[in-house]
Amino acid sequence: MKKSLCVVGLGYIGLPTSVMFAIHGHKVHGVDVNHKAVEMINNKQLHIEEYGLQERLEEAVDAGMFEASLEPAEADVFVIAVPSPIREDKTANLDYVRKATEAIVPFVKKGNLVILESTVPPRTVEDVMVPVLEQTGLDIGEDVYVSHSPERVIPGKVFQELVDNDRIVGGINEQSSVLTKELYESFVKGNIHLTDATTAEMAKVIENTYRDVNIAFANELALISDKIGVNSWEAIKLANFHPRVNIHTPGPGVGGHCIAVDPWFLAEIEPDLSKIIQLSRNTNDNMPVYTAEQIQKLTKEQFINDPKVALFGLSFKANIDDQRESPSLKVILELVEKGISFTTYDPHIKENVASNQTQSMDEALDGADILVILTDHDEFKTLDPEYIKGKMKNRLVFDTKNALSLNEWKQAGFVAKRLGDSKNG
Ligand code: SAJ
Repeated sequence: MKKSLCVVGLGYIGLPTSVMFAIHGHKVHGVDVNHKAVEMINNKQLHIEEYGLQERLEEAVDAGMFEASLEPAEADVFVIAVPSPIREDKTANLDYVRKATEAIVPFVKKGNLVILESTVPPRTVEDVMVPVLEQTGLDIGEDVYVSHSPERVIPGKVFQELVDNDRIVGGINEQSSVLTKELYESFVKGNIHLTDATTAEMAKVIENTYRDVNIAFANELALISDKIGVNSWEAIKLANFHPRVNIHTPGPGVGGHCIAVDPWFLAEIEPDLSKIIQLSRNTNDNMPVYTAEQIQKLTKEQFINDPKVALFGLSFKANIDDQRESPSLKVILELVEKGISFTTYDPHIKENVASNQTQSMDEALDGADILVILTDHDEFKTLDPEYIKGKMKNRLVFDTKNALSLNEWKQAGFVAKRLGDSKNG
């Protein structure tokens, strides 16, 4: 049955989710606190980059099925997709979830369903959201249904994964789960698994923590490989041919608003029982420091005094424009601390937001001693070393993401190095 929806939070998850509901026949009222984003969305313009979003936004707005606003409105279903970051001290900041829930309280009526999509520490729905919703004066569970259905989509492939991924739905009671499942069935082709709210919260946090711990293991293997003359990328690839091994890849660190954040939710709840989780977080957080140290070491080995570094890639991963928690920004801070000069360039980030950023690749390379690849954007994989060597002062390249074919660069006269690979040089 077609519903009216009020979606709170029109960011990387809320906006694609809103347009999906809208183009599948539901009337969606989207809400965001960002004036500019609301205005842009209503003008069918994007404030975020996501493959396939532009045409779907146009379709939804043109059909009169989606509008954005600064204020919530009455609806059958409320979906909350707001940030759930951590504070300086690594504790969960649930202010946005709390405020979004408070904002819908005046509009919630008997029979409504409230769904939280944001990733949160286990028990947030029961302990934080339900008490706020009780301010409606309605019986939560009887009159108003509540569930957690965590988003699980990966930036860059959101529309594919919104449809194909399995979905977890955890209601505060069975009726909440059933109603939530029925709603997502309008576009989800994957299986929809029903559970309770707290288990759904735990499952989502586990998924991202698993990935963080696995990446930390890969990064540890990279550090070991750097010491002992091994190419960790090759060794990991070979190990992964084993049917029960699936090691992730090393890199300059773990960014984004999820994997670098969510493991802390478990660490906060049970600090003494989450030793591997905390160690992994710290291992991954140290990778930008290691990357900056390697840049310094490589330039010293080439007897380059006062090096100038061209840093390519500012977003936290390939082919997106999202810089949240990006390791690149931490590498920049390390270089600043070391007094090493640098330029930054990212074809996906159209506004100059990082230190010494330029929109021109040539300008970024002008007079550079070392090119450092920090994000494996497709544009970087096809860089032409013959062209680049004419722009730089010295021919030194350091690839932290295994994006380049080092042989090609060596043939062009570069000293070419890779993070976690002391076999090649
Ligand atoms: N990274 C590595 N090595 C790897 C994989 C990733 O260093 O082998 C780094 C990336 O470069 C990036 C960071 O980790 O800096 C995170 O990237 P990601 O692609 O692993 O994940 P996200 O943050 O874009 O999306 C994750 C996904 N979770 C899982 O795959 C378990 C996604 O499905 C979630 O919806 C999303 O978090 C979220 O919003 O929670």
